[in-house]
Amino acid sequence: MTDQSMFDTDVWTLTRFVMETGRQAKGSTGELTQLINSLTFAIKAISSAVRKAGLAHLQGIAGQINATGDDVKKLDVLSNDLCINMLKSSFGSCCLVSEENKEAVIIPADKRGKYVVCFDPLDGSSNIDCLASIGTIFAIYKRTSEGEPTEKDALQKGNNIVCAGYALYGSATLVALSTGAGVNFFMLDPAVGEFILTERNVKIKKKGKTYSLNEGYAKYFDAGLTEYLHKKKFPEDGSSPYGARYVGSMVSDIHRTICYGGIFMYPANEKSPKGKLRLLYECNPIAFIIEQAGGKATTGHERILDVQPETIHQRVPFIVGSPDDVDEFLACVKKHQK
Ligand code: AMP
Ligand code: P6P
Repeated sequence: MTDQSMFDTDVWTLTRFVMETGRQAKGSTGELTQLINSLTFAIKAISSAVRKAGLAHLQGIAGQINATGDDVKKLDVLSNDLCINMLKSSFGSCCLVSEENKEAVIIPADKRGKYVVCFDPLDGSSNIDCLASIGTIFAIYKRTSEGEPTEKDALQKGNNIVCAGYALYGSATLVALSTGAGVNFFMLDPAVGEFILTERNVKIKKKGKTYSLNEGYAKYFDAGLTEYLHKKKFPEDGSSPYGARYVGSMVSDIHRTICYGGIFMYPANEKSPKGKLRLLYECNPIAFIIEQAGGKATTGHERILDVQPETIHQRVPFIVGSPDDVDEFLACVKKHQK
């Protein structure tokens, strides 16, 4: 046991925390609690595999291509299978949308529950071989239709999210989770194999000092974004220029933005008019967490959680972070609006 949990004989584990909040939810049957705890196991197993990847030769291209044309790495395949199997066996889900599956996974009738889960089992997988941090992202919705579930059950606005979160496989493994009453951080204690509550009701700074995006695409940025970035680098109000930080693994960039403040952007550009990040299992869950932490999340033209999804792998421009930083960006967009 690590120092902290060795002396705490009344440890708040993620499992206990979710059981507690489940009890407090009037009339709840425990189905959501069971679903979250099943997903938590998948995350623990992914964390173990990520940490062993180099030794177990799980790295390297698996020779497959995923739904969106990316090279699939073995860890991607393993992570996806873990999430699907744990969600399927939780008896809490009816329809799963994964970045790794072209079609939605419809749960067999005898194992079906009332929740739809959209997830990216291993985001940032292009960073696996260089050991940069990667993550798992998920959003859970209540099914709204009757009868046989279809992928249409996943086409819900982010406003309908019941629970969302991310796992970060970094220098430690962390889960950030919200069920709509704020964001809590849990750190994996490998000595006991449990996520331990480390920070309650996390809030993002009103304004930060860093901006985060891939400036390699600057040639394709529109006038509003170009002006915003210029203001960050050459401030005219006597303030210091912003720092630039970009890991290229969204969960890492988002977690730093929540911890230190600032703005993360994967905007639309001439080459990718809808940006790169997917609405259902990257942008919506992160937007939910960011707003629960007091931040903002926009496409540049509308709130991310207000976007009505049309297809399960659709992309949207994604600008999130400290509210004052996002507002400053939106002011530059507005100024150049035709
Ligand atoms: P259930 O009957 O377990 O599917 O829960 C019904 C509703 O109660 C869920 O859709 C949530 O809105 C709420 N709820 C259930 N369990 C939890 C939990 N562990 N934490 C927060 N809210 C919960
Ligand atoms: P680019 C990783 O592949 C990912 O999906 C996100 O985690 C990350 O923010 C983005 O793509 C990086 O994309 O175009 O900057 O390499």
